[in-house]
Order: sequence, then C-alpha cells, then structure tokens
Amino acid sequence: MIRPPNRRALLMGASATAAAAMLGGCDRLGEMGWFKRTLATGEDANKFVQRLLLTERTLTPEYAEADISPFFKPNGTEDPPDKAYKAMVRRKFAGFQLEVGGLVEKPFKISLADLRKLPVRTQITRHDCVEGWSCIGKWTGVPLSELLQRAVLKPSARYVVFHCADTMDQGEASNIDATGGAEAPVANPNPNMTKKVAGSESVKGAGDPPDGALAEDAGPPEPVRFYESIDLVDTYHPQTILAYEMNGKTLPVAHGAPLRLRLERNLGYKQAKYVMRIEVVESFTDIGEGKGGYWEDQGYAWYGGI
Ligand SMILES: Nc1nc2c(c(=O)[nH]1)N[C@H]1C(S)=C(S)[C@@H](COP(=O)(O)O)O[C@H]1N2
Ligand SMILES: [Mo]
Repeated sequence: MIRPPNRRALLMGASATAAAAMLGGCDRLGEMGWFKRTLATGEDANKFVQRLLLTERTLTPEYAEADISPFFKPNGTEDPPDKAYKAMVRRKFAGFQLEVGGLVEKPFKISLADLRKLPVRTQITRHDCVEGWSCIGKWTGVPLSELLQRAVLKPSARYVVFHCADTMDQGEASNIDATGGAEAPVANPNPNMTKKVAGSESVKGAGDPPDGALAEDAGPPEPVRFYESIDLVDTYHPQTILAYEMNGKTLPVAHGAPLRLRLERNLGYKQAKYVMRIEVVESFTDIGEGKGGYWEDQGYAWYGGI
C-alpha cells in the first residue's frame, strides 16, 4: 500500500528537482542521473511528463479514517437494470474480465483476482457532486497508470474512455450485452436517448433497401450507456485509481461494482461506475454524442476539475 506522506514526499522531491531543472534550461535536465535512467529504461514517457507537471496543488487532500462519512450517498445508477449486468451480480462477478484496448500495443483482459495482484493504492477522499452534496470515502484499487503501462500506449493516444454497464434510460431492463453487442432488439422507453431509432420493420416491408446506408440506419435502437473520458494527465495522476473496494469492503453494486473510477480533484459525474471496458482513443467525437461522456452529452463540461 502506498502511504500518502511518503508518496507525496517522493513526488514533491521529483517535481522540485524537475522544476529547478526547467528553470535552468532543458539541457541541464539531460545531465541529471534520474533523467538519463528514465530514458535508458524506456520508462513510459507519459509518466515522466506527469512527474514534471506535479506540484502539491495537484494532489487532492486525503483524510483520516475518522472523517469517513457514516453514509455515502449513492447517486445516478444504483442498480443497473441491464440483464447482462444482473447476471454478473448473481455470479458475484466470477468470470468478469476488464478489457483494456484501443490505441495500445498490447490489449488485454484481466480478471478481478489478477487486478488485485497489481500494485494497490488506498485513499480517503471527498466526493463532490454537482447536485450539491459531498461525502468522504475510503477507496482501494489499482492505479490506472499501472494498467496503461502494461497496455503500452500508441503515439496517437490522447484520451482514455470508460465504457460502463448501465443503460441510462428510464428503467426498463435491457437485453443488450454489457460489452456492447446487441443480443436482441429492445424497445427503449426514452427515444431521445438513443442515437438510432427503430426502423427495421419498415425496411423489411419495403423489400431490398436501396443502399447500405439505409440498412445501417434502420438497425435496432442502441441503448445509451454511461461512459466517461479523461486525458492522459489525469490518467497518470497518482490518485487516479480503478477501485474495487470501498471503506475496506468489496465495492457494493450501488457504488459501481465490480470496478469504478476514482478521479480525485474532479466532480462526481466523472467518477464512472460499473466500468466494463477501457478504450484508449485519439478523439472521442465518434463516441456517444461526441462530447466525451454521458453527462457531457447532456451539456455538462468535459473538464470536471475542482
Ligand atoms: N456508470 C455510472 N457512473 C456514474 C453515474 C452513473 O449514473 N452511472 N453517476 C455519476 C454521478 S453524477 C455521481 S455523483 C457519482 C456517484 O457515485 P456514488 O454512487 O458512489 O455516490 O457516480 C458517477 N458515476
Ligand atoms: Mo453527481
């Protein structure tokens, strides 16, 4: 476990040294032993950049056990209605695998048991929702940087997208597989939240579709699932973790089981729950409505920093 004071001292040391080097000009950076070692070992360039950018202000305050809120308000989806997710809950997430892919050299899937073998970070932080409430909770999980260092980013990587299991419609259980594949057409009770509206029946009735584009537009409605995206600075922030425990216990369904993002220094809506898949992208304009997240598509700011 990483103890915050030591971690902070380490990071402060690194950033102070880097800041001094920056003031003195870039060439002095090259003379420093740790800089050469970083290059020599081929350590992830993003981690190096993150160290240069780090100052005390960039770490969110961490609290004591005594500060933990006796009740942490669940918000947004508290019990995903999706059939595939419900099946996972029944099986206590046995067989669940997080997918890491997109613009990476080594895409992989990882089980919860294997995730727990990776480096662990625990932090007690305050969650602030735009609705005007805050709660303090203890989160334990794997730093996101650990996962992406294993996946190895391609040079074009700019954002990390979190695809979640929960459909954001007004409540009817969905037949759609949580990883995104449609099992069967499903009526969406809120057509405003679907990108494509039903049209398959009229197409069938009309014989051959005149062109491929129409056939594509006429597919079953796609459920709109929660998703979020963050940039690489936030991705490599030491307090950015994928949490599998809350307050010392397995993460409950209401708070995002089996995995939820903790993106400290950011508002509640960026803290994606029910994370099934992580996708590294160059741009998020082709995802959802193109604004970078479910709430962003409804008009919230993409940058939810506080
Ligand atoms: N998948 C998913 N993640 C989500 C939400 C959601 O509805 N679905 N709501 C967001 C909002 S607005 C907040 S405030 C927090 C609430 O987290 P909590 O339920 O642990 O309090 O989750 C965020 N992440
Ligand atoms: Mo929120």
